[in-house]
Amino acid sequence: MKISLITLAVAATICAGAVGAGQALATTTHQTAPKTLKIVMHDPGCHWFQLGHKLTTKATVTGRVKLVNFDEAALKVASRHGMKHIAMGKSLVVGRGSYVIMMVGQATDDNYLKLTVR
Ligand SMILES: [Cu+2]
Repeated sequence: MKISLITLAVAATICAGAVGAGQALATTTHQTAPKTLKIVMHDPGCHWFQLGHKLTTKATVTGRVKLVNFDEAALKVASRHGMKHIAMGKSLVVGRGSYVIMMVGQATDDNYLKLTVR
């Protein structure tokens, strides 16, 4: 009787450990939803990052960020990995890196938006 109780206790400990490991694994593999950064149409400059009620040409974000295009044309997102496009009304999720965002066919004096994702 004594032996079977110990066996039960050991089995219970192993099970608890396995459940704990499973939970730890779940939290590390779970990706948090990316933050949203709107790019809006506003003159002068044509397009801006909208941070709350503030318009800015530079933004630094920690973690992945979802860029949403509220400009009047497609946007170009340039990084050292190449160029990606965001169509009007569409979005693009970007990870760590430095990006320069401009509009397709924009005037030379329109804004070049600088984004850093840490
Ligand atoms: Cu624009």
